[in-house]
Amino acid sequence: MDVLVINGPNLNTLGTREPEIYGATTLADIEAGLVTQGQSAGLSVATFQSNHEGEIIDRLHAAREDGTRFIIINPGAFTHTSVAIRDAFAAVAIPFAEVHISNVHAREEFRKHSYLSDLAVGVLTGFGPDGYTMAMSYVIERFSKE
Ligand code: CA2
Repeated sequence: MDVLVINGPNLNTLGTREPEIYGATTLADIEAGLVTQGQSAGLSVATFQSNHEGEIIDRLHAAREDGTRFIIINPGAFTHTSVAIRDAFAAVAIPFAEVHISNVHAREEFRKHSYLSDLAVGVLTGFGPDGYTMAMSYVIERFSKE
């Protein structure tokens, strides 16, 4: 698999609650769009969502084995809490983009810190679901140069 898209806790309920913050698009819509976008550029795209920190870590470990070349992740609230997911990214050494639907810097103080951002290639925050599309556009451009 070329690109793995990971979404963390509660993002499975996107489009059903707090539409003023997170919009009306569902995670299934976002995932389907990314698969199509990647495939149109000849890239294979896998998607994964979990509400459980350990499952995300297990999927990162599996990514090292299955040849994943890039990860797009919205870690949800684990962004602000998880040293364990940070350690997993450092261990697998797969380049990744961190995406947030909302602008985490325009919200509560505790959302301003990310355990992942300094390890990421880049961070997209506040562009709504378009942040995922922008990250995939970056990946397509990056791979076209390899
Ligand atoms: O803005 C983002 O994408 C976040 O990663 C979303 C997380 C939040 O903890 C981060 O600070 C920023 C929360 C996801 C909650 O997902 C919901 C889905 C539907 C309705 C309400 C929340």
